[in-house]
Amino acid sequence: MTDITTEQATAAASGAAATERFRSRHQSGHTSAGTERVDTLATELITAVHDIVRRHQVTYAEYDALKAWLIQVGQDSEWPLFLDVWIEHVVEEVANENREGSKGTIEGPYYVPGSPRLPAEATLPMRDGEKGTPLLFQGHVTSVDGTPLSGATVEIWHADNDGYYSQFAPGLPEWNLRGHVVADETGHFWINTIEPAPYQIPTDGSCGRLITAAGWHAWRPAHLHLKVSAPGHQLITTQLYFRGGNHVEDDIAQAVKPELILAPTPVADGKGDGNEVTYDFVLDKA
Ligand code: MBD
Ligand code: FE
Repeated sequence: MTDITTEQATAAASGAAATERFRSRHQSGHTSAGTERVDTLATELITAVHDIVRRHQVTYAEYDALKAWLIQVGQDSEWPLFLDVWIEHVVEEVANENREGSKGTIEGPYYVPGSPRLPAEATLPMRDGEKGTPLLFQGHVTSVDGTPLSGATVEIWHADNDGYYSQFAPGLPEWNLRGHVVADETGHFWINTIEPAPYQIPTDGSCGRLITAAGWHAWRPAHLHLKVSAPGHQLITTQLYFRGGNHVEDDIAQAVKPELILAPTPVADGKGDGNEVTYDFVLDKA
């Protein structure tokens, strides 16, 4: 546990923050699909459930348990968590299947727009003595044709060494381990941060109850979240993982891809402690 956090992180509190964040970015009542599309998708979803009920002879007791659980997911404000952990990876796969540049992966529930803008050589906002192995994450951003993208933006957010995200757990400074870094004229960036810890999704809410009831585990491997963009190019939302880390092979959110695994090495003597790693981003044209 952290020494700074006095209040306990709870599923309901992080769920409420994630739900509020989502609502503030996506107007409710806005329809993005026509009647025909909704008819198709809703009918197929409902029919898929009917098939499961028949195939597995689902009982009234099981039906009632499902109903109670669905009600509770809403009461815990855990729909963003549920959807991003178990569904989003396939939406991302479909959305980005034709990209030629860097691989993307899911955004997850803990992105917050408007993080501090930082220069190309940056240190993320962090507490004095922030725990964790220092990490220099550097690279450059190019277009698919190899052109360096001057002034590209690398937005980064990640959990701390206890697996907590600022604005979703109590006691953390508002923008801790969040920032958007503006690359230099040659598209290069150098970001000083710390290596995040693996992330355990809250076990005290409805998603946690499902995980326990099904005998699954609640872990995501340690990861950096990123959104990389440049004028005239498609923004990519991605994550980067750490080779050999726990749960790289069995991410509960199924969001790891081989291209997204970093292998940091100790920084060269004289440059300080910690690890460094280079990762270059290639953006598709808009
Ligand atoms: C996370 O940190 C995350 O990235 C996802 C996808 C789901 C839950 C927590
Ligand atoms: Fe995450």
